[in-house]
Amino acid sequence: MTQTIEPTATERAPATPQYGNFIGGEWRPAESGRTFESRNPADTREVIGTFAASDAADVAAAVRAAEEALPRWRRTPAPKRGEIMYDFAALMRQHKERLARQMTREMGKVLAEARGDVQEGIDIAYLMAGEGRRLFGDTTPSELPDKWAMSVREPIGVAGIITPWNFPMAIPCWKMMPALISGNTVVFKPASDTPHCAALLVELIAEAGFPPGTVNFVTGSGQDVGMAIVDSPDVNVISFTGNTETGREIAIRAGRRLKRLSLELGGKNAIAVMADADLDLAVDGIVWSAFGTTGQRCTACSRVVVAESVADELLVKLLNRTTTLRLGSGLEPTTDIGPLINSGAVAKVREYVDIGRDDGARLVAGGGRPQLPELQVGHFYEPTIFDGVRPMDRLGQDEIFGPVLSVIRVADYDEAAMVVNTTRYGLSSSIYTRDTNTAFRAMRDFSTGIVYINAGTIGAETHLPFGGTRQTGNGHREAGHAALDTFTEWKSIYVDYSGHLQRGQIDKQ
Ligand code: UN1
Repeated sequence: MTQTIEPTATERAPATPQYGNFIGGEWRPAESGRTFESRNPADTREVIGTFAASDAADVAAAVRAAEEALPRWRRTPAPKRGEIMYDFAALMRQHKERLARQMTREMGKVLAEARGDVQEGIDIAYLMAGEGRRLFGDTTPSELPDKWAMSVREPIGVAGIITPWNFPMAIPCWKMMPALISGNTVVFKPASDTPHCAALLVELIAEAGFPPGTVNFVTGSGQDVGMAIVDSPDVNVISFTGNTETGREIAIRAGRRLKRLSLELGGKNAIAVMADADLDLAVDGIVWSAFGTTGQRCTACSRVVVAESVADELLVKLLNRTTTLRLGSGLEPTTDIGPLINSGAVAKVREYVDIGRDDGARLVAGGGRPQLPELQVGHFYEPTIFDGVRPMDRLGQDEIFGPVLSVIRVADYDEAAMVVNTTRYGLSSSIYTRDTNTAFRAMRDFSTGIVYINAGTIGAETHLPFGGTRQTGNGHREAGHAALDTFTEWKSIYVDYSGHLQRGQIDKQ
């Protein structure tokens, strides 16, 4: 007779994953032994996993491993580096659903968007794998006879990659893939809110066959880990996406060492709606851009700049749509809007709602936390709209990074263009108009890194440059072949095969 033994409660409970750092091809705990937890923002009772709370000692070990791996990796032919990257992209495809579900659990975005995030990682991995067979430089005539002139891209060295939680798989791939294809090795520090997403990526990186030490992964706080990477004299290039204040601090520290630095910072993106626009189409774009990812995109629309003559009609349509949006766990197929990332984000949104009220803007939707009992366990906030915001109000100027939309009324196109451009950020902008001439004027006049015509402000594709003007960054671009500029040095090479001295500038005919 067989006896069935019931598992105990501890045996039944799924084990909480525990991850250390990944240094020189091995997983290991922080040298201090300290750990931290990541929790589900839709239900903060759920622990996603525990992770290494690292510090400068762990960063030093990771940098050493990256330095040791560098000579071999930079001499690996770029097409071969690309082949490993193709394998990584294929693994991401194979694991797409699992990665997406884990992303939703850890940072809250709805599943369809999490799939898009993973897809964006896959797209850049394939694009950059292809760069392994391009990495074009110039071959060009010399000004002198019997002389050859060309330029080639070379890796910079060890790349410090510091990434945010809002695109926890796409953005690490945006940064690591161009760094790696160019022959750099990497020290990767993910946001403290999404270490699990990052660890899952690193597992696939290892499985794809990137040699040990090529990608090193260190989790922990921005102060203890991020700044140690920035300050390390042996990290030669830093790529950071995050908030403007941290970016400024990184720029100061990296500047002291004259380090290459690429910054992707804030946005205060506007959608302009002209009097001749298709208003239903505009509402689709506004709702998706303002409330998708709970407004937590650098590219999110936080301002609607609308011609006064259609403002009331647009607002009615906008409110009708906004009130149908359902909040909840992003894993539920019925959910339109997931939670904010953490309690700090909720506090910030609350603060800005108060500021909006105090500044005399008219709250027309949302403005509080939802009442439903099942939403009390997560960081939920209602989609919120203010009307009558003035361009220079704080609601019209500051990046809130939440589901708060400001409606600014203007007289005509010229005023709209001025308002769209009057912020310290310049990432994305959009115009809805049926007039081709107005559309082309906007393409010329809107001073942002990305401009959309008859589409919202989000949804950039990975083969075009991504980044912005003014304080959105420091002039670099991610994605597209422009991303290679961050991670490579140019070397110009001259070969004189004349057999005698030819003096540049002097001996030319
Ligand atoms: C970000 O919010 O930092 O264009 C990135 C978009 C996405 C990328 C957003 N493809 O909205």
